[in-house]
Amino acid sequence: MNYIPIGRARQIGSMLFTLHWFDSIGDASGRAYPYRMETYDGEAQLTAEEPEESEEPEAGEPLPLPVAELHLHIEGTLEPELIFALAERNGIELPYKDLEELRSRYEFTDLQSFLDLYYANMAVLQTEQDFADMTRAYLARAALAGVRHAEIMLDPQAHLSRGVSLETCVNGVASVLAGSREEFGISTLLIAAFLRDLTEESALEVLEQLLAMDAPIAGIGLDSAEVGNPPAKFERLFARAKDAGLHRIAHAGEEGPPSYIIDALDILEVERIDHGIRCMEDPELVERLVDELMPLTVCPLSNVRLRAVDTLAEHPLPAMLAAGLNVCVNSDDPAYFGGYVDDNFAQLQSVIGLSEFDCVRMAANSIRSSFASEERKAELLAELAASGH
Ligand code: ES4
Ligand code: ZN
Repeated sequence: MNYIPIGRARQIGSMLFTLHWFDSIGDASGRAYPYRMETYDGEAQLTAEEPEESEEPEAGEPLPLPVAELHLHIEGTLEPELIFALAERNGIELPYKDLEELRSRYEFTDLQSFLDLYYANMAVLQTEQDFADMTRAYLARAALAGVRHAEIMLDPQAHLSRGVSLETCVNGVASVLAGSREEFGISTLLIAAFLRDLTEESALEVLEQLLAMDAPIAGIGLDSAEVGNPPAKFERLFARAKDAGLHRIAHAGEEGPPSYIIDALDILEVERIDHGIRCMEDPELVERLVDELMPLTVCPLSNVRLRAVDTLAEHPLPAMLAAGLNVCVNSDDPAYFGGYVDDNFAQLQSVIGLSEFDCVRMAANSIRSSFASEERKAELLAELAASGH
């Protein structure tokens, strides 16, 4: 089995998320960074303490499983420290006096209570550089989590409605994704996700603009408030995306009923279901999903934090695996839900005793269920086989 020093990994993580966010790139310690902040205006400084874990002696720890992350909202990777740093850089006054007060808001009762904070915090994203910095921070952390391929959702409408242009948000994210393989060893694809609580006309208009600007998107997704906004509302949007040769995914069966999963398959012709956990209420649907090898991008920590399940111990993932469903583990909005994909795996193992065998199986599922090229999938499956897990 391969090992990396635990102290080193933690040290890198802490550098990323605390003191050194906006350090200049010329100093000696800069060389140890997994990435560089390309443009630093020299003003924003963070006050967070370096976590105690970095003081730990270096001990061995297995390398994380190489996985594909297929369910990730880039705006959900905005860590509290970065929210404050970007607010300062952009002269935005936050409605929280400090990190502690912001963190105190991370107690959610349902999807909507999370979405309210998620959209509010996006106010700090103003420039292309902001979107680039957020994306680079995610990739740096994801690399430590074992992510080798990521399909990243962006919510363009959430930025357009704040007066931030499509070019600003798309180019900011895409500029970093373009070099992600070289910089972080992570191949990436961008997915434009549409907000289902807005109209289909709005979504169609934005999709046409994305196509007109030749935005580097691999597919479209459907997210935001699920209940009351069924898949049928977006039939024309998904038909247009199919016509344009784009991949299609949709959140379904997170809070919504199993019928939303069926409609996403039949009406939207999606290739993957995001979440899908409520399929377990409909045995006939489970049978269909198994037969079709339909990928379900499950997000265990998200489901607990948004109270879709009461506790991790009661999460349907083991039953989904036992049913033969094509499930994989994802982080959804890791800055909000208590962890990245490695944290999700770690808690599944420690809290519900998920076996190494099942973890490896889900890592393989994630790679096979991705929209990566067959060549890239083969490369990642070989890496998984050689990983010692
Ligand atoms: C989301 Cl967890 C979740 N569900 C639906 N829409 C979302 N957007 C960001 N995170
Ligand atoms: Zn999601």
